[in-house]
Parts: sequence; structure tokens; C-alpha cells
Amino acid sequence: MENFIQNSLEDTDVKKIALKVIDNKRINEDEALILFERAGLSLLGFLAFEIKKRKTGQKVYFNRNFHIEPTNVCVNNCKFCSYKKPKGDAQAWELSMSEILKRVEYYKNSNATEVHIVGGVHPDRDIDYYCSLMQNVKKIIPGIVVKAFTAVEIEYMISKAGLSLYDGLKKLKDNGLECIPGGGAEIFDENLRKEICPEKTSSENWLKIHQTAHELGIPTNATMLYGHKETYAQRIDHLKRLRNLQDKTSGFSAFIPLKFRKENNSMSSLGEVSITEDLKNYAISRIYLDNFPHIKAYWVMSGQEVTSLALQYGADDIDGTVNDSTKIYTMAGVEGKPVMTVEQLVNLIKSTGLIPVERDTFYNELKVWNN
Ligand code: V47
Ligand code: SF4
Repeated sequence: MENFIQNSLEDTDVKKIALKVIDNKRINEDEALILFERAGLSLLGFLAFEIKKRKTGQKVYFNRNFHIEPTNVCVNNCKFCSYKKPKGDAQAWELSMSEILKRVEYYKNSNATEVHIVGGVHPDRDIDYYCSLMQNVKKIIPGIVVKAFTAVEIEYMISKAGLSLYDGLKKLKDNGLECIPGGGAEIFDENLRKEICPEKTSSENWLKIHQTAHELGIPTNATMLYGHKETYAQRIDHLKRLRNLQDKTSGFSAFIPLKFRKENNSMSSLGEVSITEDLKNYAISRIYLDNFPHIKAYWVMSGQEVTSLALQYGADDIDGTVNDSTKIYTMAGVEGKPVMTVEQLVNLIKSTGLIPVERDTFYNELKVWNN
């Protein structure tokens, strides 16, 4: 491939950028746009996989986790959301503390190392409720890592409590919060954000919340919702804001591209983008976000087929067992129950010729499955 790039690649701009990537040099936004618009998929796969190998070799990470979704009642009305339902709707749920803890009990002996708690922004719940929830979870499964609350939920509970961002996040940390998931980022471009999720936390605040978490030593993830109305330039603008923040804090662990799924929401008429587009997006994310340690192909969203392909396009993490505990994607039209056993995760990774590594939330390696 390197010979092909040197000798046969006809587009001189693409060739220059490819050689820069091979040379381990950072690409800029104009160059990322050229890759989106003009680079072939096989070249992108080659470059992204080169970067992936430099960062994590042949390893691909997964973990044992389950989700808790306390409610899908939400003060916001994001147009792409198939999950939120009004109070009292047949598909709405508002789990009580004891119902939630019963679910946690169910997973007590599952060997899960992480619980991922996210949900709608419920109008009647506050920071104290969520602090006791985290404490109660840890009473039931003492060693479990709590990864919880999107920046959107965090902004709501902290402002309701009248706390500063720093003090609110510190309170959550003191009560058990150890990692913040990447949700709520959607697309940072202010005009498009206003159109698809008008009430949601602003891009500036999303970034400020993650920055403050990093300052407090709480690692976080970042997502991007793509494949709806956004342009390539808007995707790059999103990645640029994340790369800039990561240059300052190094607090992001993983970037997770989330493909817009179309069922049961008011943006359904847009349809869904192709698998080629998914792979291109994984590859360019891996190439451009040179300061992100991990790119996650979230199998629940992308499905097992695309997830295994994504591993050839720069992704090095596929998330976890999930244990049939999240409804966000089934309600948006993804088929099948969100559950994979450890054996299935290991086999999916092995089938791509790569090495499965079981990790904890912080990417400490717990077991290398190399036989
Ligand atoms: O922010 C909602 C997305 C996100 C749709 O950090 C949709 O490890 C596609 O962030 N089509 C929440 N996407 C999920 C999330 C997440 C998931 C797994 C792991 C991690 C992590 C984070 O789900 C929302 C939104 O961008 N979403 N509706 C939809 N119709
Ligand atoms: Fe609420 Fe999240 Fe759905 Fe937006 S995406 S309506 S914030 S549950």
C-alpha cells in the first residue's frame, strides 16, 4: 500500500495527506475534508489501521457491563430521539429506587465491572436522588465502576441544585461517579444543533462540563451523532472541538461515532447512511483524532457485522456484554436484543484476526484472550 501511495495515487492532495499520516503528522481540517470528499475507502482503511496499530497494536478491547436506564421521561424533545416518551405514555417508564436496585441485584453475580447509568432528563429528580442511587449501587456491588449521566443530565441536575459546575461534579464524584459517558454531544455546529435538539445543553456547555470533569480527574468519553443532516465540514468542526479540548486536558478515553437510526422518531424521513459511510467515518475519526487513545465501535448501535468491519477501519474497542439492559437503540430500530456473551465478543474480535482484550472502564487490561 505504501508503494501504491508513492507511485500510483493520482490525486496529489490525497497522496500528500496520506504520506503525512504515515509520517505520524497531524492533519488539519482542510485535509480531513479532502479525505472525506476524495479518498478511497481502501486507502482510508489502510491509514486508520496503521494509526490503530501504533496505538494499540493488534489488541481490541471489550468489557463486562450492564446499563441502568432509570427513566425515559425527559424535559427535552430531540428530533432524532425514539426513546423519550411523555409521562403516562404506554412506553414511558419511571423506575423507583427499589425497582432500580432490584435490577442491580440481578446483575450482582454477572462479573460485570461497570454499570452505565443514563436516561432521560426527568423533571422531578435531583442531584441528591442520583447521589443516593450511586451509593446504593455500590452497596450492592461494591467493586463496580459507575459510569453515569450524560453532560445533558449533569447540567440539569447541577443547575437545579444551584451549584457551580465544579462543585456539582465534585459532589457527584464524592458520591461514586467515576466516569462520564459520551452522550449528548450530538453535533456541535450551533445552527444544526438548534434544529435537531433545540432544548439540549449548548455545545459550549457540553465541552465545559467535560473539561471540568477532566480537571477533577474524572475521565469521559465523547460521541458524535452522524448520518442525518450534517455536512462533512460540520463533522470535522465537531472533531476539531474535541481534539482541541483533548490537547488541553487529555481527559477523553474514547470517541464513539453514533450513526443516526431512523425508526420511530421525527427525522425518520432522512433514512440512514450506508455502511461505506460508517467505515469512512470511523477511519477519518481515527486519523484526525490523533490524541484520542481509543475509538469505540459500539456494537449495540452499529450491529455485529459493521462492528467487525470497523475494526479494520481504526476502531479498537467494541464496548461490552450490555446484558440486554439498554433500550435506546432497539427503540430506534436496531434489530435483536442488545446482549452478547463474553464468548461471542471474543469470537467477533478473533474472527477479524485481532486479539481480544478484556478491560475495565479505565482500559486497564484484565485478560488477554490470545489462545
Ligand atoms: O446522545 C439517540 C444517541 C446517545 C438516536 O460513552 C441516537 O461509552 C442514533 O452516548 N440514532 C446516548 N443515535 C448513547 C451514548 C453512548 C452509548 C454507548 C456507550 C457510550 C459511552 C455512550 O444516543 C445520545 C444520542 O446521540 N441517540 N437517539 C438515534 N435515533
Ligand atoms: Fe431527552 Fe436524551 Fe432523548 Fe434528547 S436524546 S429527548 S435529551 S432522552
